[in-house]
Amino acid sequence: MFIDKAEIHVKGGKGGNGVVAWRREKYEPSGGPYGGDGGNGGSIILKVDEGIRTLMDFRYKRVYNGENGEDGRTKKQFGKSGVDTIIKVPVGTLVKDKETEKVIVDLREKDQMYVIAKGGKGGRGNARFATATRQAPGFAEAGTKGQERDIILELKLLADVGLVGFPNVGKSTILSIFSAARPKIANYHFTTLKPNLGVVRVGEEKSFVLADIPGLIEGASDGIGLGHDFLRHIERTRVLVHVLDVSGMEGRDPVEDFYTINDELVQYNSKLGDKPQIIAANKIDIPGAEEQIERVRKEFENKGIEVLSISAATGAGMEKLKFAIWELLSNTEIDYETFDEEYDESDFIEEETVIVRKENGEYIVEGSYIERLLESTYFDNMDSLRYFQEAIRKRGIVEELENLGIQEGETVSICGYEFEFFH
Ligand SMILES: Nc1nc2c(ncn2[C@@H]2O[C@H](COP(=O)(O)OP(=O)(O)OP(=O)(O)O)[C@@H](O)[C@H]2O)c(=O)[nH]1
Ligand SMILES: [Mg+2]
Repeated sequence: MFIDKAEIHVKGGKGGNGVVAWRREKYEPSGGPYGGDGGNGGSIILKVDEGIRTLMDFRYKRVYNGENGEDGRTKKQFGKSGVDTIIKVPVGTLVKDKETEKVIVDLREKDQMYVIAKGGKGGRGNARFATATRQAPGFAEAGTKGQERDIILELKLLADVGLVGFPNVGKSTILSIFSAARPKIANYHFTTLKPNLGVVRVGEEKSFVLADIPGLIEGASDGIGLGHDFLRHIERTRVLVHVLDVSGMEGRDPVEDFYTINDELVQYNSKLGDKPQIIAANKIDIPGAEEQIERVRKEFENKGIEVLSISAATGAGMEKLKFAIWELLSNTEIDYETFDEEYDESDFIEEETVIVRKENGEYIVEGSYIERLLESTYFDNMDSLRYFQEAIRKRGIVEELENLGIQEGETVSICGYEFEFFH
């Protein structure tokens, strides 16, 4: 079965807690803060692995929990960080946020990695909070929770060339001749039920990937037939080979066929209609095909679309077609993009907040900006501390506190930690 969509739940490991501990040594009876930091939680990382072809594995395993960080220990020892969890996905996996359905990342390169759920941060032990004026901090930081989200994985096959056309025109036969792929071939409609890929060798270090998708019919872009589900697999091709049956055996007109299919492509996504095409007029071994070919040529050649007559059955014209495809590919810029998708930019626009207020005579500063600032400050380091003070001043927090009437030496609570106010 060809699984090309999966939903999974990912959660980064929790950061270990920082601890409160005191030094107890013979010659230092008073002790000092000695609690170590907790380890960071392990992240969940998606990684492209070329050995994986489908999203099949995700039918059985849907929940991924990262490894937690260990709590800190005494003697300022760090807790161990959780090991990252790597989830392997096939090339061409589009990752979306389940709630918004927006694209988080498009994993399309070999070995590409993406941190999909960050592990929590380990909390700082009390040893970190000692300062000249606070020699015995009786507090430590708790580890933060790991990021948690539901995501959708969608596999969009990556191929250079897509074969499109009505059912039974010979698409799978062409793939089987050009490559080692062995798709099912039979004389009825919708023989092909899932996309097939094959590598076509043109010469030394010259090859391309050819995709054969199920036959398209009128209404495919609205979900009629099988084409709809698979149209997205040709979104990522660079050029299309439009296969027409010129034998007239099915009682259709090949010229009309071309326009019908192209309309479906455009309706599905206008950019599909912009892809360069070659027409492969197939089944010329059948008597009567000659006249049809002439009509097809007349119709399309002055529109700049190359028409090649072939017989996938006898092999006539096939080499020429292969080189024509290569030629077209070589002249087509790689225009790889996941169009038709909305990207999730929330990571970049997340607003940082600061709230300064006075409650029951207490001065309070909180908000995501200040939390982050606090998390990255090491209070046992003068430079770090100075940076912290400077940042607070620049952000106008000192001024706001003064407006609220704060006096030298009074206490400010910053995200739960107590500080003395000095200007
Ligand atoms: N006479 C003749 N028959 C051909 C030629 N190419 C393909 N066929 C036959 O046409 C029938 C359909 O071929 P397929 O390759 O399965 O066609 P398809 O386009 O993949 O069909 P779907 O998967 O149903 O969309 C098979 O019986 C093939 O043997 C050709 O050049 N000449
Ligand atoms: Mg087929």
